Amino acid sequence: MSFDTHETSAFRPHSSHWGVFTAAMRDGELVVRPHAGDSDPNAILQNFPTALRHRARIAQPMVRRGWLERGPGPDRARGRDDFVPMAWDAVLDLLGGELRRIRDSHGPGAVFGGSYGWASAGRFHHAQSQIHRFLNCAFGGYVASVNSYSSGAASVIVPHVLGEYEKLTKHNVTWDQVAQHSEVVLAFGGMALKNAMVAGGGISDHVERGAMRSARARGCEFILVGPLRSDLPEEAGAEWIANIPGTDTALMLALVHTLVSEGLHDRAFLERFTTGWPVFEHYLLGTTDGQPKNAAWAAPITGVAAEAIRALARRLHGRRVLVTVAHALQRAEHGEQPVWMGAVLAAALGQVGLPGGGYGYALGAIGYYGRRANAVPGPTLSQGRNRHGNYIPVARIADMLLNPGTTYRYNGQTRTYPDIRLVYWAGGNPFHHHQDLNRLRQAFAQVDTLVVHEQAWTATARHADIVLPATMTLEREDIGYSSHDPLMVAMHRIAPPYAEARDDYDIFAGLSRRLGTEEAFTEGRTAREWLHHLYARTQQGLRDLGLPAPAFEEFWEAGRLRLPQAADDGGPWRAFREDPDSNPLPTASGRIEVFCATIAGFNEASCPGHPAWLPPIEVPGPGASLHLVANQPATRLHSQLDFGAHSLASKRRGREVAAMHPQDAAERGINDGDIIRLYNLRGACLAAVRLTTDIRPGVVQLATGAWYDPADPHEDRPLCVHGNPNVVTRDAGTSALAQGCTGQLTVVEVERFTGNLPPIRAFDPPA
Ligand SMILES: Nc1nc2c(c(=O)[nH]1)N[C@H]1C(S)=C(S)[C@@H](COP(=O)(O)OP(=O)(O)OC[C@H]3O[C@@H](n4cnc5c(=O)[nH]c(N)nc54)[C@H](O)[C@@H]3O)O[C@H]1N2
Ligand SMILES: Nc1nc2c(c(=O)[nH]1)N[C@H]1C(S)=C(S)[C@@H](COP(=O)(O)OP(=O)(O)OC[C@H]3O[C@@H](n4cnc5c(=O)[nH]c(N)nc54)[C@H](O)[C@@H]3O)O[C@H]1N2
Ligand SMILES: [Mo]
Repeated sequence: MSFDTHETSAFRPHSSHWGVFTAAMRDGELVVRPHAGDSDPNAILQNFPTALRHRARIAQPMVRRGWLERGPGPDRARGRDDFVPMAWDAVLDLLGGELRRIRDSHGPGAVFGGSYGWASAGRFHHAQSQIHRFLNCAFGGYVASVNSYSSGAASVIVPHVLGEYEKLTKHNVTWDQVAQHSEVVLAFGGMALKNAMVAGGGISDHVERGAMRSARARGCEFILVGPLRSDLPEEAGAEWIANIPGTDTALMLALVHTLVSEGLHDRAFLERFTTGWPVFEHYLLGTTDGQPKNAAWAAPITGVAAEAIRALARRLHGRRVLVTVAHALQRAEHGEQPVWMGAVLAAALGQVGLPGGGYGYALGAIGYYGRRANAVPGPTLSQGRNRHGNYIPVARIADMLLNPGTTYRYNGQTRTYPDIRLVYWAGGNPFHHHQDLNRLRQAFAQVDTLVVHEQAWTATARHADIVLPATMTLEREDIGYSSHDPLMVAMHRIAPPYAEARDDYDIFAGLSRRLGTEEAFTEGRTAREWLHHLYARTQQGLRDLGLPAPAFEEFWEAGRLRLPQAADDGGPWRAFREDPDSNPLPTASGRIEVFCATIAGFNEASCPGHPAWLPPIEVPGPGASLHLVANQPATRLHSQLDFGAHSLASKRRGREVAAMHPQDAAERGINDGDIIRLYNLRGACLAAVRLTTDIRPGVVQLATGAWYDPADPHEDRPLCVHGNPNVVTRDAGTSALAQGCTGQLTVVEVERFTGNLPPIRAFDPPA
């Protein structure tokens, strides 16, 4: 690599999922400054400077030796083999030929292009949009994925019982309403500031801390239900109810039971705005199964005293209450239940649709929730139409690869897994996001060919057959836009591409040329011309509103454009409350479905017709006596730039840090700062340990995102020496309804690690 060590440039605007910023090169070093208007800037931005030219970046196209020598086909050597460098023209010829072979002999239904992941913030060089557009417009379709790892359960159940899922998080109760109106915020899973620091497309102001501070100053009470005290910030001054993980549905049932048995529920609201309450009430009161779901019943399940549950229910009565449920609660077995039951609790309190009241599902999980929407459309790259049409629920990837031709249930349907020969990934990291990584390795060993575009040597890249080096966002021009932030950003190029890295767009353009479909993919535009083209949509939106609509060049020169925003009107639930006949919810009944005939008709034991307490299969016991909470990391977005300085600074002895209660540690002879081994039947990983009383005893917490780093990649179940919790998580769907990801919660045993400490090699390029 030859970079000019004296390289110096002016500060230029750019944006990321971590916020808007400006950046410059100073004597060959990257300097990043958060947007001046951001009231609470995000320190994750500081992963950029050291990451830009880190050795973990991929320098040139690489092909796995075994694939080159033996040709495409199932191969256990993936992730264990070495790589052969190849020139761009040669590698694109090779891949173009392989894509043709697969399509000619198996059709587009043999290609999995679901390619889940967050990629980077710009709207043009958005890797998901690029790969889907390529596969649709230039290849002929692919097997897609639906839903997300974020909200797999919620996004399927909410349309049946509450209305449009996207509106629930993005057009509902806002932070302004919390600041002004809420009297009690009952937050299941909290609203950790670290999470709202992140927003797809980039935001210019992080408002959550300020909103919680204002609400509290006005007298609003915050109550945190969950295993970690840090899930609400100091500013909220929250009372902490540390329930056993995975038991929130039982707690909510007992709250509603107390309301009903003391006559404190809002009957008029339930009567007018919901359907199916009587069926649910039979279950709640125990007339169907002989077991009232009261506080005494819930106490041993939840680990919360019966009197505390009753007192909490009484405290909620007659106040402006906002119930929030973190995404995390539904990223677990039966994750549909707390989402549904949270809505029923808010309805029983009669609060749905009131300013600062009702149901703020996932408020605080991502920075663009709880905000006003922009009033003009943003730049969006068309992905074309997928003529193939088959899909899987996103988290069922390993099931699909391991069990082609077998059937599974999803949202009332019986579907069949396709036979996939080629997997193509750009902009995501399955070795970050998927569960039971040893099983995922087996699954990836089944395919003929695995192609990955990456900026760095993630474990996914290491398991690929063809690895194509992608530019990092700082190395290209783009437009930063988030649907709920008023600042559109002209993302200027800050640095030249690293080594031989190319934009995903250029890679796909080169491939489409080889497939004879270049025009369909590029429409004859350069990247800069695409930015003009995408900008025109927003420009037209401004004109339609009679507002000044600067020319592209003017926008680019200014570096940003402030967009108009829609009113904070409470969204569909406010409108529904004000006039349920004119503004019915888009559910089968037009109301909130406390009992849902559609779901009941699917006949799934794992998701009955009303919210219910369904005990989990895995509970702490001999051999795995602790709950593991594998939540989002504070110092990075998922696995992105784990090799950046800010992320590295949070590690101890190079390992990810797990949190444990001193009591649990003492029972196992573990001291603060020790290296521990977390294990269960699926696998094991090392982590450093931090002891704290801010975690519920019986729970160990290890954030996601440390790069998978097998001690000996040749083993089937190697020890991950770095602290990736997905080595031990369970790869099973939330239920037969949604088949969502269940990675948040699992059970493990923990012991002090006394062996020789293996080195961290995750950030060293493969030999
Ligand atoms: N156990 C457990 N597992 C979880 C979760 C959990 O709570 N517990 N959470 C889940 C959730 S909510 C999510 S959303 C997923 C996130 O999973 P992912 O979205 O897959 O994780 P990221 O690390 O953001 O992966 C993005 C990848 O894209 C690469 N990239 C960035 N920009 C570009 C680009 O321009 N081009 C290309 N080609 N590549 C680029 C990055 O280097 C990175 O490797 O993880 C899920 N996994
Ligand atoms: N810094 C940072 N921010 C992020 C991300 C990131 O990677 N880094 N990822 C973003 C993405 S893609 C998403 S989808 C969101 C995810 O948003 P969430 O899924 O809500 O975030 P998590 O941090 O995984 O979980 C929040 C908290 O829920 C608590 N919790 C876990 N299980 C239970 C339970 O059974 N009951 C209760 N009451 N509480 C429980 C845990 O203590 C955990 O800290 O975060 C986004 N924000
Ligand atoms: Mo997510």
